[in-house]
Amino acid sequence: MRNPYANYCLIAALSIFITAYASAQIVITEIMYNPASKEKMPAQTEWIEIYNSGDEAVNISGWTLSDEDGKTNPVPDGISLAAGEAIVIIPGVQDVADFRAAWGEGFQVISLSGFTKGGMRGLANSPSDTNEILKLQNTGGDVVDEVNFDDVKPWPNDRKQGPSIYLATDKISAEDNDSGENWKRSEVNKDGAINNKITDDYDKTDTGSPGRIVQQNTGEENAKPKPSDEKPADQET
Ligand SMILES: [Ca+2]
Ligand SMILES: [Ca+2]
Ligand SMILES: [Ca+2]
Ligand SMILES: [Ca+2]
Repeated sequence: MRNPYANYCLIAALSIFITAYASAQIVITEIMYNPASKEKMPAQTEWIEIYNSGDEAVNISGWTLSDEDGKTNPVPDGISLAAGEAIVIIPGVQDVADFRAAWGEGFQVISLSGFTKGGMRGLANSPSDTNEILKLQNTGGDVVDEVNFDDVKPWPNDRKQGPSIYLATDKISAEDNDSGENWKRSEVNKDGAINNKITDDYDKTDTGSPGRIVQQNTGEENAKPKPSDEKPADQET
């Protein structure tokens, strides 16, 4: 007779595999680390966009963002990314409503405490090889995606603060976003980027495409169909 414990182990291993596989589809796609708007506490107008490049919804409740300084509090319960959905994470010191007043509607925004002192402290305006090593970790502590971004070649520079950096939409994967040459600086009216509306905290002109991934070859917004259907013809063979 088959050992029931073996069945349990098999199911457990399979569910870990499925979770890991699903998690691998979540990719950091845009980073606003050097906004022109207020950055002195208590205001911190930075944000990060993450994107589900897979076919299935992924529940990210309990996940954390961290860097070499520390970790945010976990993503609250009930937060899930549909296939092709991009969502924005902002520091706990910022209100979701304030963010929306500046950047608009139509996508999920999560405000995470610990995205400032006491946790990962925020995103330095002078990233380097040894700082700003962003990690997205799942509930098991596995690193789903890591980006050690920088502001020198091959990464886009950040002279003139305000524009975010974003991952080219034909390079959306947890591997491709490790390379600076796959990132671009946001320019208004290009690849879905807009300028924010001026508000109390978002008080200068910043440029980005929060919650939007625009397919470069079709111009289609928010990544439906998913990028794997959108590969240029020369990659299909
Ligand atoms: Ca900053
Ligand atoms: Ca770095
Ligand atoms: Ca990565
Ligand atoms: Ca975007």
